[in-house]
Amino acid sequence: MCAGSAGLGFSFLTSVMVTRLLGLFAALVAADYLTAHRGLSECLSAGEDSEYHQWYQSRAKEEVREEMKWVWSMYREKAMGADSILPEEGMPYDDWGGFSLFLVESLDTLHLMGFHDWFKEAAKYTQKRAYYRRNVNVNVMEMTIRLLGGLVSAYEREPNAALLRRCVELGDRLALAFGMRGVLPYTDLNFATGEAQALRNLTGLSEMGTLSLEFRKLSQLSGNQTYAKLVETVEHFLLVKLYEGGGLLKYEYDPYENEFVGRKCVGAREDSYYEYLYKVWLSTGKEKDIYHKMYKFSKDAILNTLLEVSTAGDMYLKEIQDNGDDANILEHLACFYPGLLALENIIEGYNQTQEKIAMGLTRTCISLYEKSLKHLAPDLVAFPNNYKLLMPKEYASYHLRPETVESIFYLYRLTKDQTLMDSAYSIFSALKRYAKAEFGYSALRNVNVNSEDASPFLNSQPSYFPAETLKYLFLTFGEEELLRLDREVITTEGHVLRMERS
Ligand code: DMJ
Repeated sequence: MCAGSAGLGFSFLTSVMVTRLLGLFAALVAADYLTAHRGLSECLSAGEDSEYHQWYQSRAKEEVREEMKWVWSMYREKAMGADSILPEEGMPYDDWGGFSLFLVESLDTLHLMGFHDWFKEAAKYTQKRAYYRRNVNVNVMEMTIRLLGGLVSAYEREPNAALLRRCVELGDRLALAFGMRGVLPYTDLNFATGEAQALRNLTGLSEMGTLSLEFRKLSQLSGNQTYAKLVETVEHFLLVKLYEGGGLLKYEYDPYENEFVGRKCVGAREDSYYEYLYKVWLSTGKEKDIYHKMYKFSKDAILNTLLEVSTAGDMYLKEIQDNGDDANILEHLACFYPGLLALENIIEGYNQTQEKIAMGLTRTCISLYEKSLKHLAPDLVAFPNNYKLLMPKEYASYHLRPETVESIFYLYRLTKDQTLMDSAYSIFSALKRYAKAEFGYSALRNVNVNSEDASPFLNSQPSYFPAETLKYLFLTFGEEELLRLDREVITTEGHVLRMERS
């Protein structure tokens, strides 16, 4: 039961708060933290006292910061400079070509959270060796959003000439990938030889359309317009295709047939293209009107074609198969989309219908967490015959993904709905409880087996965990001044970049 009311005096409120906080503390250490948290949520949504919310948020923010501190300390001690740390063994692991991926992806999160000495040390580390002439094949989009995005955002936080040289060196290698059909980027590139190819002779829409923010930023920082021109040509090509395709494209491009093939969705291999349409417009000072128009065009197509409400009442974004049939599934990856709708509302003003859709979609994504045994989301769920949410066994793994907390972050900024804050805290608590291995956080084999499972971990801590998942949690609980959405734009990989005319 929630005691107190908005009209009560400060001292009474304070004593209620203290009593409640002590109760909360006891509840949190008790086994069923989630149930305890529900009680807290009821009190919070009664809107009794903003002091309580503030305290609650700043404590949660500090807890997330502590987890980043632990994650970074483990990596720094056991695997400094490697692409990853194996979270079960504490061993370094170069699974991305040996480009210090985890280090680069952590840079702006370290800075944002106030770990400035670690930021400086890590930024210096990126200058140690010439990473980019290694004889390895890399995925061009992943290297762009993770490595180039991480480096340019770090440079904006603390500019120095050596770091900029590193950004340019990387940009020059990545630029070698352009040339498929004269203008498009190949998906894969060998950094040493410069040989580029499209694996399976197909390229994902997001692999072509998610290079823009990073390449444009590199041009802005270096003064060399080459990088921006490369992506602009690709953007123009895609805008025409998008127009011809009615605002929603199939997810893979066949350069030989010059056509898009496969399913339509906002999940894997499509997702971030639609996101970058909006964010390019935003980050370039809202002047490129065509990007804005085409983002809206694509949004209408996505909502008209993919938006679904199951008969049990769950709102989600389904997929359309190549043959035109519905696939009533929801990928966790697609959970970023309501956040994008919320961002649009933040930037452009109140749109009640859009807010309702964003909230409905986010609630379903949150329910993926709530309904699993470990309170962490499987990678994909199904709604057979568009009825009840089902969690197929073969997709029950959890990969420390950020998309749901990303949407919670934007939606909370938009609505200040405290239940979103509760959901973020529940997800964070479940992460600590189930996904924390000895030397780092780990992806999980199956979210629907209990904690006595002998080998719950997949022994992998993806670099987007510090770049996105922890960052979005921190920002959700943090003050708005930490990141101004009217001045900064967050890339698809969670890296924070300044808008051009901010
Ligand atoms: C991240 O690497 C990026 O968010 C990307 O755009 C797609 N999703 C993964 C994490 O799930």
